[in-house]
Amino acid sequence: MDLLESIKESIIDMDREKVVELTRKALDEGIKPKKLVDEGLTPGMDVVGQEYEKGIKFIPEMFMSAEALRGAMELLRPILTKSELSRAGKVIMGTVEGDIHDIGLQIVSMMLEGAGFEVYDLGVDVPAEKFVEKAKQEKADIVGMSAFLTTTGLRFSDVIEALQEAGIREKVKVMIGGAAASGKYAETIGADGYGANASAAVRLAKSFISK
Ligand code: B12
Repeated sequence: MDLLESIKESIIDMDREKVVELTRKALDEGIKPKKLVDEGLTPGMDVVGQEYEKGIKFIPEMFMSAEALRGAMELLRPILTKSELSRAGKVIMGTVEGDIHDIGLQIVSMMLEGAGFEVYDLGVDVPAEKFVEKAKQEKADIVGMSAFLTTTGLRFSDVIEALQEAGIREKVKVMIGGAAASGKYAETIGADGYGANASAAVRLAKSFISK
């Protein structure tokens, strides 16, 4: 099996140590970081995402694969040039104010990163102003928000309003996800899209950029 294929398989096998070891080896052999992301890491995580969608894999497995991908990204991030990283687009991610769930958020952020997006993960309990401030500062293409509680789902609208007030709503696409979100809800509040899982989030983000 070639090195990139082995990296893909090790992501699927949730083997962080092996992913990191093979990534280091690939870099030593002169394989370009972008190629590693596009032809090893992302295809591996794509398979995991598809298996999760089909009910073959479950959350803990998906998290461990994402952790393995994170291990490789830690090695790659410093050497991926800005242009390589930002080619796909810039995304601001965060869980809305009052909500501390972040497992899904982290998986989505990592998957977007693996797909070549430059991701600014603001973490949890993020107030609307912070989303706006970062989106302005980075001239972001996409703002992605997670919410998991019925109560905090209401905060999506606060962020959209704040983007409007700051005059940048037309400049960014807004996507939402998490247990408090749905496609119908996205429509109701005027978000541009909803993703049920990390693979869907990546597809959505890519569709925004290609428009
Ligand atoms: C783990 C968990 C916790 C952990 C969180 C740990 C952490 N670091 O995240 C802890 C124990 C801390 C916790 C706390 C609480 N929780 Co909780 N929690 C969960 C649980 C079981 C799983 C969530 C999770 O991580 N899933 C795994 C990830 C991989 O899946 P995911 O989150 O759905 O993310 C995927 C997609 O949604 C999507 N996605 C996510 N974000 C985004 C963003 C974008 C832009 C896109 C496109 C896609 C996308 O992609 C992700 C990857 O595939 C859910 C149940 C559930 N079914 O969601 C309850 C749940 C969300 N929690 C719930 C509750 C009530 C609470 C508490 C209030 C409990 C309490 N009484 O203290 C507190 C809230 C604290 C707070 N202020 O936020 C309720 C919410 C009910 C409601 N309708 O409001 C739920 C639904 C459980 C239930 N059925 O009652 N919780």
